[in-house]
Amino acid sequence: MNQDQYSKLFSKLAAHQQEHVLRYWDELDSDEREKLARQIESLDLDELDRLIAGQDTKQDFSAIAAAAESPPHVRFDGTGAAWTTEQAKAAGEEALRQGRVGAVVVAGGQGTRLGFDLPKGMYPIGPVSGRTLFQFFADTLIAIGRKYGTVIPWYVMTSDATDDQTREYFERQNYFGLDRQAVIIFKQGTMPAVDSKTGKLLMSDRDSLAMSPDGHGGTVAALERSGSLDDAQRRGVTILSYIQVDNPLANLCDPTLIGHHLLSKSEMTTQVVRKRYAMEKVGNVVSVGGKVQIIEYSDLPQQAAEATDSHGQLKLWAGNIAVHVIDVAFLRRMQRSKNGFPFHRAAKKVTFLNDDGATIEPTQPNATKFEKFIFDLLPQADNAFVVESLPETSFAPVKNAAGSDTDTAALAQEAIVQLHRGWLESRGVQLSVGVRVEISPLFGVCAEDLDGKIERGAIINCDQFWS
Ligand code: UD2
Repeated sequence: MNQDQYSKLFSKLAAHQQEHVLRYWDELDSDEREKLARQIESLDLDELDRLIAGQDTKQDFSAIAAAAESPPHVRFDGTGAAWTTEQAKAAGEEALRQGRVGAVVVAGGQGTRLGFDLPKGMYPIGPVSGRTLFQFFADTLIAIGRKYGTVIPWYVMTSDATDDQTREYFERQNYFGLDRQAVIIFKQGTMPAVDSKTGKLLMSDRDSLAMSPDGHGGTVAALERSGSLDDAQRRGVTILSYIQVDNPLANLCDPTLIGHHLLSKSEMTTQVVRKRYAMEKVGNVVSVGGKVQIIEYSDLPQQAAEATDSHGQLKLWAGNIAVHVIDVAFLRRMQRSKNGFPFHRAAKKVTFLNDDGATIEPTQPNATKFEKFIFDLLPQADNAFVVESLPETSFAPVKNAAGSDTDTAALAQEAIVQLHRGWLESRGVQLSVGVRVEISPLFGVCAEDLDGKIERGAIINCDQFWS
């Protein structure tokens, strides 16, 4: 790194009053200088200035909530659409057989709330098998691929915090038996954190800015940047089934959900569950001015959340479970359009280096982080469509540490056991009270798959795992 390159970095930063970032330059060795230079070169300081000044298009969530109506949707019992569940399933199965479906899992978030210091996909969630979340999803893709005679490409998004360990884990597991050529692990982008009072870029070390993942909205740019959209196109994949890594009940590559997406001629279809209570920590899927959009729980005024309709039901009833079906062509268009995504702000505690070079661990939020949310694509999607499902068949996220009231691993494991007990009982199997069962997707991804594999009238009186 010569003087000329230093001058370029300095002038880029000084034009935005951020030259303090180079304060320790003289103390850095060449590798450290290279690292800091790469971060500085990745910054869009014009965009950051607009964000700091609040000049970006901020959404008035009170006004949006006041105008919000229930979105166009098909109910969990299949009513509400111009087609039947059977027709949807058939359309989805045809797309799967034609190899038009790919899978995306976002796995960049740190498991901070869970108190698990490995990437969350490595969490052993199998109630009897102890299999990890990544294994759940890999088995599902193998099972569905076999069922429909296709290979489903899997695009796995990581972040700086989860990438190395995720790659090592996939290697160690020999990609769970998946075709390695059909798995692309790619990293999402980052955004710098700034001091919430001064707007100054925070340094996490002498050679590093305080950078954070750019939110799961970063998936779109990262899919393009990693060549995943090109890979999908080469494979003839036109639809992506998108899920979060933290939900073992996610309906990944589910033919019925894919079929609703196709028959509604939607560019982006999202699955919802009826909220359990007004302030539940899920996004609120609504329709405003004929456009489907999601008001995150953290942005929704309590009064709007608690509003009820003439039947006493929550007016904003549709909870976002972050399970989407998205057209590849739509993602490409959004990636190229400049008004793609609004940024969301979060006030966070960010460890930083102060002016004296001391590392400060703040006890109160001191910084603003900026991230994008994938669901902000919805208002720009043609014919965005909403499919209701029951939480017991689609939603049991692993978010909070043991002992929390909601979204713990134990609750998710119980949900898996209850779902699989229901499948077995529907096939005439008798289960003793309290017996924990688990069915690998490789054995079956729905109750119908058990036909002919487990005899009717069988009695199960001890924990069992079918793989
Ligand atoms: C998310 C949704 C919420 C609801 C809930 C259901 C948002 C903002 N909120 O709440 O509406 O659907 O999930 O469980 O989406 N992730 C990344 N990169 C990032 C950030 C997140 O990969 O930069 C992944 C992360 O690994 C996790 C998922 O996205 O699997 C959800 O992220 P979160 O924990 O920030 O969102 P949460 O649970 O507050």
